Amino acid sequence: MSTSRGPRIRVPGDSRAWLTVSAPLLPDLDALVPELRTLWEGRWMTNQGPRVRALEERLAHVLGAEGALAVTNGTVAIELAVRSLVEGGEVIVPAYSFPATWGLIADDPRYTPVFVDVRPDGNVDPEAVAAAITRKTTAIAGVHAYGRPADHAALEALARAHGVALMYDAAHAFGVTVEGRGVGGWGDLSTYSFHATKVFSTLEGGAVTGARARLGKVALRRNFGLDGQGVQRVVSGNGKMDELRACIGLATLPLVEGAIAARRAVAARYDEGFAALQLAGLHTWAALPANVGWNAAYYPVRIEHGGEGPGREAVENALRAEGILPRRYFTDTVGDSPIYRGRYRPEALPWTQRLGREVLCLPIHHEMTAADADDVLRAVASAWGRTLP
Ligand code: T4K
Repeated sequence: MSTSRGPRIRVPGDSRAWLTVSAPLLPDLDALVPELRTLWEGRWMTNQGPRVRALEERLAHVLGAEGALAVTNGTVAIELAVRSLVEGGEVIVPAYSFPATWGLIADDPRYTPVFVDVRPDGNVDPEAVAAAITRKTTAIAGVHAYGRPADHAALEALARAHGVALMYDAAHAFGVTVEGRGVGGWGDLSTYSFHATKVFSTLEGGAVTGARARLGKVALRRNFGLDGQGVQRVVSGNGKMDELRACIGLATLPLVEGAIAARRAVAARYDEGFAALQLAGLHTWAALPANVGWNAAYYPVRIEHGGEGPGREAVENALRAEGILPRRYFTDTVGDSPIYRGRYRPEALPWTQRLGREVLCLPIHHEMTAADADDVLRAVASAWGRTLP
């Protein structure tokens, strides 16, 4: 890792440049321009063009699935997956996630979201899932929170035993492997986000992955329900990715491995720093088992509320004072949102409530240097009145 500092980013509407929670992984512009020129000359811009097809083939390989369908964004990916797997009923979903995870099932009256709690690491608790299963359950939705794989063995056993669908919101899990293989083949379907803040990006974009047999309906729903013979097979809309973004994706894919290595170096620096500092009331996430290849998508820390330390807000203020912009992923959980009152029992979701109040995600991205990571550690430590050893 370099001793110089990486670039700071100007956030729209803010005159200051910040060390941000993430930064987009972009291909070299000069290398991209000839590809764009060929695209312009060819005039074929969308509707399953050659670049989208090539990207899908590469994605299936990288994500460890039989097939992949590129779509507009990660939220549309979830909507397509849910609608393709089950037509309604109770869907069990962790209450601690980004609103996109449960948006459709909370909004469409054919579905009933059954919010369950997570483990202290933010991943869905299979015991809570087991307790929530009823005769009306049609699906279980897991999330690989912060790129840490959900407990697939336990969730799959439950889904099989009860004959319900299993899907994963893998928005955080691009490049994550278990035993050397991507997790995109887990469950019936998995969904990815290629947003600019993600480990792999097409600026906006996403994918649905899984077995080819499962992807047929998704492909129909992505394309107005049309089957290619001019017959509409399902009622639906449009989730297609275009050639421009596929072009960016194809040029970005070769960079992902290096970007993950750079992210992991930042995570290792934080781990070391926090282990040395031992800040009272600050908790980091435990190391993952050796068979997991983590993508270091996020670096969450938990700062106890009403505990020994200064609390989350004081840490945020200390970071901001140094030009560092962390994020509260996830505060917009069902626990905090008035629109979900009455749709869950807060006392049944203790870790959702707690993590929502206490988690802060620190900057972690491929352009960060050791000096950047130390700036973050120094700013966090200052909230405890401490300096870096
Ligand atoms: N499921 C899960 C579990 C998710 O976390 C998400 C999205 C989804 C599903 C849905 O996937 P998509 O439909 O989005 O594909 C961000 C993202 O907008 C969102 O994609 C993401 N999760 C969520 C966790 O975070 P914000 O509002 O925090 O992003 P924003 O605009 O504040 O960006 C954070 C930082 O990233 C900025 O301070 C600077 C940097 N940045 C951001 C953008 C947009 C850049 O450097 N360049 C950029 O263009 O929501």
